[in-house]
Amino acid sequence: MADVKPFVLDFNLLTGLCESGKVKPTLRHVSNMAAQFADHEAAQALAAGENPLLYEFYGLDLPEESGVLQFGTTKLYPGKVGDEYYMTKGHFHTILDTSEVYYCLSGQGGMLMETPEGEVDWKEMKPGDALYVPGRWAHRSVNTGSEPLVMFFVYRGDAGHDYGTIEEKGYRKIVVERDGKPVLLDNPKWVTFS
Ligand code: M6P
Ligand code: ZN
Repeated sequence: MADVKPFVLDFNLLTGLCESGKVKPTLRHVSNMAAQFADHEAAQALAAGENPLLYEFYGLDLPEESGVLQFGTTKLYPGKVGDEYYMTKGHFHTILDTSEVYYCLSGQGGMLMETPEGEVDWKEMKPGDALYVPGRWAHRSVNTGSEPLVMFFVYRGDAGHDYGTIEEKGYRKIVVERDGKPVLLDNPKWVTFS
């Protein structure tokens, strides 16, 4: 069993940031996932230019064991690449049948999810909403608002991140702005992009 002592961490309710600096965030910029956006040219141009920060999140240095809970916050900034909202890379869990819980602290957006069999779901999130992502569902956060979307998350410590499937095939759906509102469209690049 993991030899982890009780500990406390601070995550700001509005910004999601660990202000004590006890843990350091991982940053993802457009260049880290340019191929994931449907408008590849817009993504490449952004990546080659100001290369904006899309999101930052905290992962703890805990043992990857089934009895451990991994937790932290993700701060996803507002913006779009072309007409597609800023989003996280998204992943399946390596142990596919492990779930995750998200609690929205601030901002506005949603979670785009799909199973390997092709079932798709989209759940909107606002402050105070808790979302259960069951095992087998890939999950990607999307910021459809004008403020940072901040979510607290918890998942099983040995779940792992499988990014390869999403990197190879993409998501079946994209979330884009139409007349100021988010809509789901088929991803024109699904499966085909490399
Ligand atoms: C969430 C959690 C983390 C994840 C992070 C960033 O906060 O699911 O495990 O690492 O989002 O998302 P991604 O790993 O898809 O870039
Ligand atoms: Zn996850």
